[in-house]
Amino acid sequence: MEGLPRSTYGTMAKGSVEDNRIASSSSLRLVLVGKSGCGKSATGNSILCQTVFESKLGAQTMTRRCQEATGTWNGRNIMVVDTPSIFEAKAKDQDMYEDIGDCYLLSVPGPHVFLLVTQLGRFTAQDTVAVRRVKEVFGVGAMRHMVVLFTHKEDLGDGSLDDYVVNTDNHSLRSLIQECGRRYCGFNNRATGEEQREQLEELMAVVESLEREHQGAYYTNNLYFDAQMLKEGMVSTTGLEYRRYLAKVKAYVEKQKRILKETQVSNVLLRVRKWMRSNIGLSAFLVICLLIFLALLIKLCIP
Ligand SMILES: Nc1nc2c(ncn2[C@@H]2O[C@H](COP(=O)(O)OP(=O)(O)O)[C@@H](O)[C@H]2O)c(=O)[nH]1
Ligand SMILES: [Mg+2]
Repeated sequence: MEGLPRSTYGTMAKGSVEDNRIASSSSLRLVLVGKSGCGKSATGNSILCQTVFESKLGAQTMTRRCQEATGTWNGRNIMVVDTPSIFEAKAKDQDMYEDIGDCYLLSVPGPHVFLLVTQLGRFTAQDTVAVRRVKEVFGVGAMRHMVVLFTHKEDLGDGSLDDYVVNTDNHSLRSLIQECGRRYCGFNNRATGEEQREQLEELMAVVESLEREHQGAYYTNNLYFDAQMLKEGMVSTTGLEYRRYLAKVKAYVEKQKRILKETQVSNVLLRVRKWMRSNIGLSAFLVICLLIFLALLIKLCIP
């Protein structure tokens, strides 16, 4: 957020790195993820019931760096980490790795929940890319801690979100909801007063049920361990340790990309095998055709 003091890692909208470390044992940590312009910052403000993150309509996102801010809900500390455009297909340069590094540093030892923010009725290919990027940045295990949050809930009018989710013909959205264990909720980020309180209560019910499912455990991975080590050393962003950390961030993301690709290939092979098993006759016929075709090809090529 412009005008706020920049911490060593991104921008802290409130508090300091040290405060955050002390609070981290008891506070609920949420990380906002999703494509630019879907309403991440506005959602962060709704959760904290105050305008801490800059949220505006524009060709480019207003959020330039990772930011964290804290609030309370029913006596419990909530820490929200807002993210810039690190979940887009074009996000590739060094700044992106710094942003990812910041996001880890601000959410150590790991978030309880990833809120995948998407605009109601506008789940596009960019959202699918964002989901893939989340897996690349945090690892595929992050999906077990994900809740889908639809913004622009007011567009439902008198309709219900459950009906919308059940009846959507958007295949990618359906499979995302399934992958997230049917955890979702809706926000009208323009809501105030009672309406704002009610929608927050609905989100917290989903979050608490997720926490029960994981027996209170938050999501973590090897990179969070490195982030915590760095944070405890309170190293500056220009130091050698920090550069080493950024190299680890890059290596982690590259590794997740490889794993995702390999999983994709093995999934395709599995599906082919399954299809062949259930269509043995047709598969045998296709294999014979392929062999005849290859034999003819070889005969034609060898004079
Ligand atoms: N009407 C409406 N507008 C919203 C809602 N959520 C976000 N917006 C608007 O969408 C625009 C982009 O939101 P922003 O939070 O900056 O998106 P970000 O780039 O994902 O952080 C802003 O103009 C917000 O006011 C919502 O629930 N209802
Ligand atoms: Mg934003």
